[in-house]
Amino acid sequence: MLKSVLLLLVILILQSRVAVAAEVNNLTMRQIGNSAIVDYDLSGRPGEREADVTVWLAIGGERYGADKLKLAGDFGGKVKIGPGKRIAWDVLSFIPSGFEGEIAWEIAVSNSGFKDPDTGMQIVSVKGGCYQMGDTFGDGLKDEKPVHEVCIDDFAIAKHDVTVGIFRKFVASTRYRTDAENSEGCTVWNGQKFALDVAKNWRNPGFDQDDRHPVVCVSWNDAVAFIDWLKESSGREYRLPTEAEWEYAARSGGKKERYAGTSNAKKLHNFANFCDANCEFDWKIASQNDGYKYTAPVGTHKPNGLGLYDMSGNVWQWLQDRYDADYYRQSKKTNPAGPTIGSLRVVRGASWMYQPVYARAAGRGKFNPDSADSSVGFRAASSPVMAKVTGRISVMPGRSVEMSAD
Ligand SMILES: [Ca+2]
Repeated sequence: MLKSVLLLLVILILQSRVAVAAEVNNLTMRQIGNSAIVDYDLSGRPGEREADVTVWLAIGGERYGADKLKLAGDFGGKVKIGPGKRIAWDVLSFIPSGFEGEIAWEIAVSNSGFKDPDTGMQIVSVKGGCYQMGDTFGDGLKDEKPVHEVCIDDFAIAKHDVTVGIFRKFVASTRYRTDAENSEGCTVWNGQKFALDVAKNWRNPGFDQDDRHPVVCVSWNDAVAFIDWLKESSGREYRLPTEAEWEYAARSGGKKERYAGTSNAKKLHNFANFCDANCEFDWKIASQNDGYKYTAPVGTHKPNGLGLYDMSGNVWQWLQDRYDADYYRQSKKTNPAGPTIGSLRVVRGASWMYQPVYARAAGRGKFNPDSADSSVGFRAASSPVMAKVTGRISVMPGRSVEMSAD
């Protein structure tokens, strides 16, 4: 009976996602003596031999990594692809007598990912780490200084910006009206200057877009409303990326990389859509041709080292953080999430109408959260958790362990 319940649970968990690389299947938990055991199968793409598996255990609401618990078995770097993987946890080494509460095992696979079932968005898992954030090349602006070390946990981020087609699904399902449609429109170039145009919004940003293009003329509020819908419809933990996560991801995993995918400014047109020879503004870089005057369909240009597209160029991406030019002087080292006060929100990556200097991985931009601009879109971030099982555990006086799976 318990087995069939567990199997059903695992099926429910797994049918909601389709892995795009190594995948955790058939995750179950049980008790052997005083140990809590999880079993799973690790399947991979053709040719994939091993994967980097991260495991967390949430005990009574607190989440612990393998470094905090006495875990043994198949986790960490280089777990061989195949069935019959097992992780064991010596319960009494951590849990005091008298404890009774919920536990949840969560397993993630680095550099893997999943496809959101409702939108088809591909989400890439990113292995966290420490890196030098800010103006590492010494060619940046004042708000990118000082360079400082930042460490971030594993996370996941969308391979592409949210497209017009996906945003259309959200609007069709919720009848949502964007800030631009509810107020004075979207900021566009009117031939002489940048100005609000009441007739411009995500359906009509002032240039042709089809469903494959990144949505623009969406405010930070609109991006958050979209994310809320995505969370609701998928049951997954979606959110906007933090600024520290975004820069780490743009730098192909915290490397010293000037733009997302390359440090060579002369090759940037292969990786990014910026104000190139096709662009109508005086500041265009006439010596390069990226093929697009306005937005390009997402994924047109080359991806960076994590397989992420359009991190530099195409459209600015709204992030979770509030903007403060001096934030790097006081940023905390681990998982910084931006200042707690300030009305502006950070955007990153620059767009089709900006020069490459703004498209650098370290470059920072900012807008008011209710403003819509024909240069600004967003992408989603998520938790890297691929499979999860939950249950209850109690340690009776006399140190006897009792466990049950939900
Ligand atoms: Ca261009």
